[in-house]
Amino acid sequence: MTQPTAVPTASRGRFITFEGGEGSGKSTQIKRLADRLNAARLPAIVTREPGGSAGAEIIRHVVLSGMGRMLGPETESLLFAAARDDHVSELIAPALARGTWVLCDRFTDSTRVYQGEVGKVDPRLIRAMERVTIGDLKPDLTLLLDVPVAVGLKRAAARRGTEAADRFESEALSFHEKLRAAYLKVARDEPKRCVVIDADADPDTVAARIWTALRDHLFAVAAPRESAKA
Ligand code: Z5A
Repeated sequence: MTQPTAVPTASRGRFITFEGGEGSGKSTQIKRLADRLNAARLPAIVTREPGGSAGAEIIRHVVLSGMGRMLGPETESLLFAAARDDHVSELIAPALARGTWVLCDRFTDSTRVYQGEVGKVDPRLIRAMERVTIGDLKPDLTLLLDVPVAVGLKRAAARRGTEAADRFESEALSFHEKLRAAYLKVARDEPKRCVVIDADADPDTVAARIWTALRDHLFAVAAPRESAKA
């Protein structure tokens, strides 16, 4: 595999978040990217939200079981924020500080979209929670994996088989359409940080698109074109 001709020079690791609706392929692609970075001798770890640290995984269980929903959207948002606070301080910030790249499956944009835009939680509360939980720790790059809702839900249902849908999977089609529109709005509002990846393609093609986005946005000097062929 061809390695990038130049990599970021700063010793801090890079922070890349993956966002997108149900079944958009985040987990599949985040693992592939980590493998590729590690093969290029860029140490990278994969983590996820809600979760990623011991305390946050406990909260994950509460929110995905649907128990948080009974408390109302504001309190549910606070649960996501509490999980993020633990995750950032226990795992993300220390890893970045020692030069490890952190690839995170969902982050603050999920709160903005699920709880904010779609759940109608006051944007001032959403921003305040962001300030408290992440401070200046913004992602260097956010990859928004975009697929038509029907495609994502079909993939998720196939993966789930006979298991019951979780708290968010069981929402109506209109909810997922709103999510998609809200994500695309986030990307339009922050074009320097966010790249929309057309994820309605086979996994190899999507991986190549992601690598191109990294090359264009994170590596100081563009890698040769062949390096996109993972
Ligand atoms: N949430 C929130 O409300 N607020 C917040 O602040 C945060 C989260 C942080 C976490 O769910 C839920 O929490 C999430 C938002 C909410 N809601 N939902 N639903 P999760 O962690 O359990 O799951 P997820 O993040 O939603 O992931 P996912 O949609 O279940 O899947 P994915 O990671 O995007 O996709 P995947 O697992 O890689 O792929 C799904 C299936 O499709 C699988 O069988 C693959 O083999 C297949 N696949 C993948 N790529 C392809 C391609 N390219 N072609 C064909 N098939 C593919």
